[in-house]
Amino acid sequence: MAKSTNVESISGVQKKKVPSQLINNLPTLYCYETCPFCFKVKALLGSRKIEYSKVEVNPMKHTELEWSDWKKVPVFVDSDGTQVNDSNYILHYIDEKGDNDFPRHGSNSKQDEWMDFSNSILGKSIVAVIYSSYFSSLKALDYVTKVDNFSFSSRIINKWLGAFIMFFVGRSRAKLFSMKPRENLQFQLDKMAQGFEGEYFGGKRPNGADYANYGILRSMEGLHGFDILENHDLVQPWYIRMQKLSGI
Ligand SMILES: N[C@@H](CCC(=O)N[C@@H](CS)C(=O)NCC(=O)O)C(=O)O
Repeated sequence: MAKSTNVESISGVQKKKVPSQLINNLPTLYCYETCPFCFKVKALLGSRKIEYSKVEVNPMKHTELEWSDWKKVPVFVDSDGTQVNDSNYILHYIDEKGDNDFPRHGSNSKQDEWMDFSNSILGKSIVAVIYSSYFSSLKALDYVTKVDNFSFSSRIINKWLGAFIMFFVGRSRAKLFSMKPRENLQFQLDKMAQGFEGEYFGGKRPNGADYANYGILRSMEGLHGFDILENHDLVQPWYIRMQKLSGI
């Protein structure tokens, strides 16, 4: 995937190798448990049966990513120490090195557009729904109280302050769309379903667009607004197919 020169200049494969950041000598994913972009990568690793280690990054302090210039998750470190930043770049990297099953970026405009849709529209649409009230935000942030590598104070701060911050993030995302959050998500799922070419975006087999959008939606499971997906005639069966394939 081509690198752009501005803000995203460190997306993609990095020149400097970082083998010391591998855990148990396995490909290592730096992530937040509930991050939608991280679920994209987990889904692909799962469906390709790639064994990997996971590092849970503290969303307030980012201590676990001190070694990296890129502070967002996911960050993927391959078994030879290659660092790859940014979810869609990571999907392409893993596929190209393995089954080489997706069209490469730039060679299939439909796949590229739907992969972009996962970040620019779907990711923002789910955030607007999940964090639409302080109560639903607290529910979404509850996972941090169960993360072993966080201190007791971090767990409390991450949950209560994190929910407060995410409630405002949710409101700002909601302002990007003219419809109310739930209506908008329904609308975006209807639109997304028009991209299916039969069973998947990729036709008979999933491509990058399937993993990108599945990952985003997978992060909503059990949270406020997931019922919209569960009741969608076309998206729900596709979701179940993706879930079976990826095992997550
Ligand atoms: N374009 C990036 C976006 C990643 C992203 O925004 N991740 C969020 C977590 S869901 C993040 O790390 N935000 C910065 C922060 O939490 O400090 C990707 O697709 O990987």
